[in-house]
Amino acid sequence: MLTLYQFPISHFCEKARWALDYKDIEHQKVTLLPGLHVGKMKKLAGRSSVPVLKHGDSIIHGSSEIIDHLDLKFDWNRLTPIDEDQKRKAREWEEFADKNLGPQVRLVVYHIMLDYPDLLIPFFTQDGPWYGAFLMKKMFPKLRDKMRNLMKINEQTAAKSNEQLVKVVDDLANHYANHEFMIGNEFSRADLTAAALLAPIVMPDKYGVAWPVEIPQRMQEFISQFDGKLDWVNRLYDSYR
Ligand SMILES: N[C@@H](CCC(=O)N[C@@H](CS)C(=O)NCC(=O)O)C(=O)O
Repeated sequence: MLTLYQFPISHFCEKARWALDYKDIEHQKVTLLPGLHVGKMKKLAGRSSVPVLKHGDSIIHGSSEIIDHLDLKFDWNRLTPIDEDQKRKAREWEEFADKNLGPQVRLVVYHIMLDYPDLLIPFFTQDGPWYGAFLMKKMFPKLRDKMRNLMKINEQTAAKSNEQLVKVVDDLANHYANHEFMIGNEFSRADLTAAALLAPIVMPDKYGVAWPVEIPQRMQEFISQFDGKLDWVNRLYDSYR
């Protein structure tokens, strides 16, 4: 049996969830409570971050490594191109996006949403332990300060991340306006990564969290910068998720 350790809201975890579902691999999920996950993950994987996949005795840490592992062990619905040149390009893009897209989306979204605990706490506690909501309400102020500290979330870093995002999203919009896929003629981990890491801005249903019905004004303003530039994310979710 495979077990995915995860946070529902995490877009890096969404990469792993999507890969498991796309390859139709039977698995179970262990949903952790942010903050309380640290001890458990360090004991299991030696580091605190998720996603982590346990497959038999193997512990696979990180979304890209999980996709590598799944393609190696389950040779169907491949996400890694077979052609060497395309494989290299897909991996290069994924590495770029994991560094220059995922953290930036997370930083700006948290910069805004940490000011709205009533909206954020349900994301943190969904599918987790029964006592999660109660505990999270109590520990939220400390967790918020810790998150701002650890991820260096502030007005300046949010402005810088936003600037970087606008540029990457423009490049992606131009690319997908003329191409069905990021690389070659097939859906690959490159498309999955691009769409999953931008999904918190697009909020597709298949991401698996209950998106808020009313979105704060600041969040709406952030999202509206990308109007008409992320339709391809919905297309990829509709066709491949
Ligand atoms: N590059 C890693 C990034 C993973 C990551 O940043 N995970 C975040 C959630 S989005 C996390 O677990 N943060 C809490 C921690 O590091 O303890 C991957 O692709 O898996």
